[in-house]
Amino acid sequence: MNVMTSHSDLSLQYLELEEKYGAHNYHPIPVVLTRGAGVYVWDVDGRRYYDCLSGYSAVNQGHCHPRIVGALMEQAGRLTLTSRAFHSDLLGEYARYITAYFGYDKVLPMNTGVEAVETAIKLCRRWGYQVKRIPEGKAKIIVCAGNFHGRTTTVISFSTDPDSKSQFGPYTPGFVIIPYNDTAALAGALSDPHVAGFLVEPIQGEAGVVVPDAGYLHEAKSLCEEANVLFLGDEIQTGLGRTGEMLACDHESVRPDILILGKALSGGMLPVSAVLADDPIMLTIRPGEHGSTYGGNPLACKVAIAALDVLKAERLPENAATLGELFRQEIRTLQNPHIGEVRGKGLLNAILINHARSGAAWELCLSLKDHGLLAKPTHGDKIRLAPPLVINRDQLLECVDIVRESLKVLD
Ligand code: IF1
Repeated sequence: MNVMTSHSDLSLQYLELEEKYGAHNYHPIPVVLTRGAGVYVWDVDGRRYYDCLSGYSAVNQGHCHPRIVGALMEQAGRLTLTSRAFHSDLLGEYARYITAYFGYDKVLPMNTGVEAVETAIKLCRRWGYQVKRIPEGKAKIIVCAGNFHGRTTTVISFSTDPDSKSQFGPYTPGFVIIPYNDTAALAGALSDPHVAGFLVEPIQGEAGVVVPDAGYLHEAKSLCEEANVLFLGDEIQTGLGRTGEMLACDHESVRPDILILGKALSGGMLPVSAVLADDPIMLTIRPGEHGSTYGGNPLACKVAIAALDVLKAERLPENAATLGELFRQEIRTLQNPHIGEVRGKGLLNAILINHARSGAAWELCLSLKDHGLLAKPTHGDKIRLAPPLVINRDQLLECVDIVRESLKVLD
């Protein structure tokens, strides 16, 4: 295990450029990457790392998956963007493919995850007015404390994280915040006849991989049905095999009324997101009432078909289930005093750091980097560990070894 502790001059040059000319809206781990393949990424000095963040679950299929790159390259030289002013020979094929894949009547294609969340909010409100007959302008959507659904001004309007929300007002009204994993609170909020939807992450990613009690999602869906309220499942991070099922909602046989996908929908090639729903909801938006320049572009359609194909062809949800179980078991077996808890589902896991020093999680991530594994703390004392779903048993066990070795920095 090669242990590096300083930056090369080459890396420093890149870091300085970013510092001088780039906005300071992130605080990255100090590593400069130049190549990726499968579970590995390489820095500009040729050092190899396990990528245990996977682009925040956007590269579930592994970096630069050959089949997905092939689809990208084939289409890139043929037709990349028509806009929706005209038809293309790929949108219909993609729409049929993805709606059959997840079992919905229709798909509304967008680009980034937050655009899909915004689209789902607009669809839900439109359904509220036109189908549930909520008085115009009165529709409410229930969300959970600790949520992360993206960073547009409407979406941060219902964030409970000051870093995401403060000093970006005035905020968008029409959202009710309840505690996560609390069906009694949901039942109470659902008694308001102006509620149109409940927007929820099946597992809260940014909050530090918060897994709700077994049965929570199923009970929440039942309560929504009884109250004639739509269940909006944000599977942007938990979907596409990450938690050991194709969708995290599948663990409880919950079918969202509006399904929101992103990230790995393109296998990390380019931003591709999607909103899926049945006709009574989807057809409340008519021509000219919503869209985006790149939404449903032929390049995205081709890449997304390949990315979805790979998930099934390589049985990635199953691999995530098996190796995720092994990972949590191996980490617990370390019985390391600095690890308070390991939690997650499939290959979406986080370890909670127990240490007197507030910067311990960051220190550990720097040590992990020096030992050949990339991960980043989320909200202080939690480290998310989420490798690409193509990881194999030997690679996973090597990652556990690196964690064990790196933890010594906290002794
Ligand atoms: C950042 C983490 C954060 C998401 C869920 C919607 C979106 C995301 C469940 C929006 C995006 C990304 C955004 C990125 C860091 C990462 C993230 F949870 F994945 F770690 F922030 F919470 N719903 N999550 O996780 O999708 O518009 O970004 O495509 O903003 O720092 P997007």
